[in-house]
Amino acid sequence: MENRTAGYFAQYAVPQEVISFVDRPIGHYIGGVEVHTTGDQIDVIEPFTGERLTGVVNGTLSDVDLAVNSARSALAGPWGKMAPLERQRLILRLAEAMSADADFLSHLEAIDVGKAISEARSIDVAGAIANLEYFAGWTSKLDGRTTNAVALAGETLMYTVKEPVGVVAAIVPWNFPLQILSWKLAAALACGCTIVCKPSEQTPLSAMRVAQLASFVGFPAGVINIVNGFGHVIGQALAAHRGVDKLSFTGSTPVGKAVGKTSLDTMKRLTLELGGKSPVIVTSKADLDRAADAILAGVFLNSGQVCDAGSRVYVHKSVHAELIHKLRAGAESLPIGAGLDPTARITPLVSSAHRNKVLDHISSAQAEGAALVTGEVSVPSQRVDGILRPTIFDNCSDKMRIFREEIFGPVLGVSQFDTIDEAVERANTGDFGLAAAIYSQNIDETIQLSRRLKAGNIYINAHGLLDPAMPFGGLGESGFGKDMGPEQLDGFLSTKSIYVQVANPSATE
Ligand code: TXE
Repeated sequence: MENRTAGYFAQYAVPQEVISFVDRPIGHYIGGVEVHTTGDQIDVIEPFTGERLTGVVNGTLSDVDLAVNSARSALAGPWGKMAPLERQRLILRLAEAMSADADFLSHLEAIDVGKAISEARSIDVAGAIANLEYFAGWTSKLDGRTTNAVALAGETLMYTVKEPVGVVAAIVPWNFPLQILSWKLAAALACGCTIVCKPSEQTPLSAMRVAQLASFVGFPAGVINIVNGFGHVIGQALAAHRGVDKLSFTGSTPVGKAVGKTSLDTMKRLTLELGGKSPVIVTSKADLDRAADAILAGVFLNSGQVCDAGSRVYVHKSVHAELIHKLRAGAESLPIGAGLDPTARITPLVSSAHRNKVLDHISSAQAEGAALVTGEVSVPSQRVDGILRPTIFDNCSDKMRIFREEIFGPVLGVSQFDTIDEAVERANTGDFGLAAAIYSQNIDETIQLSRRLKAGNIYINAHGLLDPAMPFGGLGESGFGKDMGPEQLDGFLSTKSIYVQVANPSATE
């Protein structure tokens, strides 16, 4: 471990067991053990110090074969034969182990992603545990149905059974490595599938820890496998692999389209949770204090690296000035610091390359004539390592890049509207459809707006709420299929229809 990183960890008393877990070459997790198939490593960078944190194995196609074969064997082994209630208990044991390990997991997310450790604890780790607990319950409730024939003559018994689709490949991004892994893992396990996960090469740590905990609590070897390496190698190989039955991908729209096309060659089941450019409508009837707080939480969570971030605000002209005032005050009061700083809310972005991409969006907003309210460019002297200050632009137009493209950083754009119809039309422009938020104290107005907006997730007087019981997923360029909620289960199950022709009793007498 390099000097600044060691000093940074000492300053925040990172537990020695976390340092020991990280400060070594990270391998794959296949067949219930960590394996190192090659000494070739990809550098993993600590976002606050910008130094090399560790190295993760640069996996190859034969590693993918190994992991998929391991997952296939596990399907045919004790896991495939396990009674649902036993499976349910095992998933709950993993959730309990993660609860006991919450401090460890929170530290991993804070140093791998650079995110605020308080958010890692209360959102990433707590959310992942809740997903496992929720889906554990479904394990014992995956019933088929019986039905009566409506066209067939004679007597026919007709029923369906639900079976696991088989081996699930999960491709996971770097912004919420643990939580998004849990979205795929919990449903896959509940449905009796086995899983091969490819974490982002930038953030492999928490997935490796979860796989290790699963072995500790008694998951049979091969049920949970992690293959590390680059997306275009490992992710692509999983999408193409004949031994994978379902692909669940979260990441950018272009990569999602590419893996989707590849998956179809082998007729995989497919879920794509992609990017967004979520609109926010603030009407003249909004509670502006409440709206400002929720808008800031919705766009600056995880320093803006959130797929459903509400990054373009349409505010009624009568309340525009007051909202801008509140947004500015709120943004400027957000505590800035390192990921391990327990008081920080705005922390370093995941990498310098990503930070430069976000800075490019900020420059383009200025060049296109947006008015800077507060943020990075106005107070450069206050800049801390790797961190971009919460940035707000006013007077944005729908043609500007800041209003069209996913920025994935702490940048908010604001524009005024005259009529609700105009707000709806402008909010519905663009090809994404992940989320939208509405702020109004008038219940009729909120319900009407919720039906008119083109998005898979609608938040009213809030932003970014997530609950395992609710499906999450988008429309259009934001992808298809759902993570979480009972709706997710169908993506991991095959329905088999069984017909039993009942002979006429007189014919058998
Ligand atoms: O995503 P990628 P990145 C958006 C966000 C961000 C941009 C790029 O705008 O700035 O995407 O982020 C794997 N075949 N979101 O580069 O590349 C990769 O290794 C198969 C939105 O991280 O899509 C990682 O595990 N897999 C998003 C995963 O795909 C490939 C969250 C996502 O990487 C691959 C993250 C390939 N050819 C970024 N190339 C959200 N909706 O939450 C890469 N991967």
